[in-house]
Amino acid sequence: MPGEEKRSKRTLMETEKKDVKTNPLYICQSLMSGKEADQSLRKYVQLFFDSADFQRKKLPSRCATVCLGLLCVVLLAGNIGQVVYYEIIGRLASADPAQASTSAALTAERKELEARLSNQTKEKDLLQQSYTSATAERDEFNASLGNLKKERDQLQASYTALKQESDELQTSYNNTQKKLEVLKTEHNNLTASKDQLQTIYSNLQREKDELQTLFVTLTKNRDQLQSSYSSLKREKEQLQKSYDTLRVGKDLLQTSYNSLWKGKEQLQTSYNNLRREKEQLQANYSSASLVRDQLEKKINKLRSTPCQSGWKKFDISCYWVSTLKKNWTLSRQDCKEKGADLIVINSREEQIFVNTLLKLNQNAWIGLTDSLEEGTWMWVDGTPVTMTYWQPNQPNSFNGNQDCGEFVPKSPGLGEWNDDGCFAQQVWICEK
Ligand SMILES: [Ca+2]
Ligand SMILES: [Ca+2]
Ligand SMILES: [Ca+2]
Repeated sequence: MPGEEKRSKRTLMETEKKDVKTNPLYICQSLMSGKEADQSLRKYVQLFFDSADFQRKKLPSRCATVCLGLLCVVLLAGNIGQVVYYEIIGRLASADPAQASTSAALTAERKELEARLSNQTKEKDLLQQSYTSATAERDEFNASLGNLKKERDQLQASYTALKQESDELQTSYNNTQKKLEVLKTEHNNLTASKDQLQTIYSNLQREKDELQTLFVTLTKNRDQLQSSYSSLKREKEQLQKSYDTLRVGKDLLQTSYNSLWKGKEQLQTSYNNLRREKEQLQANYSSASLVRDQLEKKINKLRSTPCQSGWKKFDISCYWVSTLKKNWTLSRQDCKEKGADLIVINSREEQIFVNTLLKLNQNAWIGLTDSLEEGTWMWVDGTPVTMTYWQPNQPNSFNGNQDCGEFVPKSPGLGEWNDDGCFAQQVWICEK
């Protein structure tokens, strides 16, 4: 029997070892084995699993309580059966004396049974007390169990959170591992680059020495250039002043140019107008040339045509000098009756010719008058007077009554003009 107990204990321990690997206590302890594990949390976990052990231990006491209850019921039923049995036997003994000895034996046996019943009743009371105390203990254990269940739930939630954090840390660890590998690769690359850079650095060091030499040379050149720069700066300032002066001049020229441009445009407009006028004049000139040619033909014909008897020829006209004397109006009337009019002097040559027609002091009426507007002298054919041969201080419109022109012959000379009263009686000259 001791061998069987050892085997059963070993079996139980193995079962516990198996359970402990899937047990939350085992998982939490493994999670909390790090340096940063919280000691209080470790205690809570231990307490939780102690309560679980208690649950396992409490199960047999519950079975004992139930067995005691059943035993009390069985004993109570046995007592009731004995009372009923001895009552029936008593009645049977009084009815039959032959059976009195038997009844005495049964009575003794009943007393013995009653003594046993008394003992059983005492045991039952003891068991009843044990049951009451066990019930109280059970209630306390139930209360403790409720608290432990709550703590277990909290620990379960903590465990879930810790598990999640562990997963996240695992993911971070994997990522960090990958980054570490990348960094290692980069480190190798950088090492190779560093070797190359070392070589380049050596080359650069040599170049630097060469450049140092060059720098000394360039420094000398720079000093020379500095002096050149100073002189160029002075020249630049002078040029700047010249530039400013030129700029002012340029602005003035621009203004002049603008005004000249406007003038040019105006001149262009005037030129265009003049061009159109010139073309118009050209056309007029062409038509006038035709007229002139026709008139020249007529003039030549007139020049070759002789005057009638008593008339004198000059150029294209015929002239007649009266022997009588009349006033200006009648003189003109006489000329018109002859198909002519008072003479109109058109040129210096005609002035000279008229001077030859008259004797000295023989003043003669000519076709000149300002009777229409005082001071405005007109020829009788309506043409204005352009070239004049007035005597000195003439015309004077003496007494405000001299509106007709007379020819005063001179020798030598061209002859002169005077204004006289139109009523005066004197010779006249007709022209046709
Ligand atoms: Ca004339
Ligand atoms: Ca007059
Ligand atoms: Ca006069």
